[in-house]
Amino acid sequence: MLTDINNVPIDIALKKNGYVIVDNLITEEQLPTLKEACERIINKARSGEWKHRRLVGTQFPPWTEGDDVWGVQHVLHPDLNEKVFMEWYGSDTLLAAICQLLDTSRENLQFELFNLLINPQDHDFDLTWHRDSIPAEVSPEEEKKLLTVPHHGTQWNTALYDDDCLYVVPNSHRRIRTPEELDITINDPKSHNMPGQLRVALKPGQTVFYDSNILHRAAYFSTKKRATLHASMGTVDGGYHRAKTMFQHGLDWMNTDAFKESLADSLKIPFANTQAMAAGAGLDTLESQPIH
Ligand SMILES: O=C(O)CCC(=O)C(=O)O
Ligand SMILES: [Fe+2]
Repeated sequence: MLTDINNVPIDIALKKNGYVIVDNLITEEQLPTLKEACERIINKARSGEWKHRRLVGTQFPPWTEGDDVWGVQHVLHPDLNEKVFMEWYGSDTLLAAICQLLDTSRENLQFELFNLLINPQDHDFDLTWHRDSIPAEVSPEEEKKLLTVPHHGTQWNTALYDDDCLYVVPNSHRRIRTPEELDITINDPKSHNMPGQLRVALKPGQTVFYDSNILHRAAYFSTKKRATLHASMGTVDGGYHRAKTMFQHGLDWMNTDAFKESLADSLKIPFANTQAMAAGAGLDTLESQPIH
């Protein structure tokens, strides 16, 4: 049973607070190897050699305008050829944490997204307060309804360097916005004064798992090194709602022999589950329309 930095079982803490901070999901040997791999892909993304990147000025996919990079997409893509990301995504320690959080077994896991969040080089950049799969403009009735859709998955940030870019509103993951929160998300979405906000400070090697419905934002600073692994995994119960969130990132490159050959043994079933889920959702490619 894995516990968080306060010795609370991670699944209990995540359900209760909407986020949980955990130590040691990266080993001491993995940390430098992951950093080196990140350096190589960051250089490729900044130089434009790697086109799958998040660009300053745009928060949600697709990213088509600009050249200052705040995220590198698809670190598991075989063209990047950085095996350490697959080794870590399929590592026993990480999979055990995910199974505990999702109260499931490895056979039911679903392979999903793995990206990298980095500091831009030229501009500071703020993400707005948001929930990942519920647009700010929805009515309270619609918000209430969407909040009841179960996630069947989890997402996390794992910092390779000190990282205090993420802000969350603890406990906001299961309730509709208060009038003040609603006002901020619509009229002042980059507010630095959200009531109850908490700045999540991660030390190198620490991970925060967070409910994708928690109200959150992030502040990116060009002067402060950031390389934070940003990933998600689900379960076979996810269905179309989860497919939509995932496939808006465009994952058709996973339908290649090169990718399938690169899969860690521990991830072969989770990937087969992803393919079955796409087929079950009636998608003939691993791509879908943006949500926001
Ligand atoms: O930068 C972060 O830590 C959060 C990123 C985020 O909220 C997102 O990609 O939806
Ligand atoms: Fe987000």
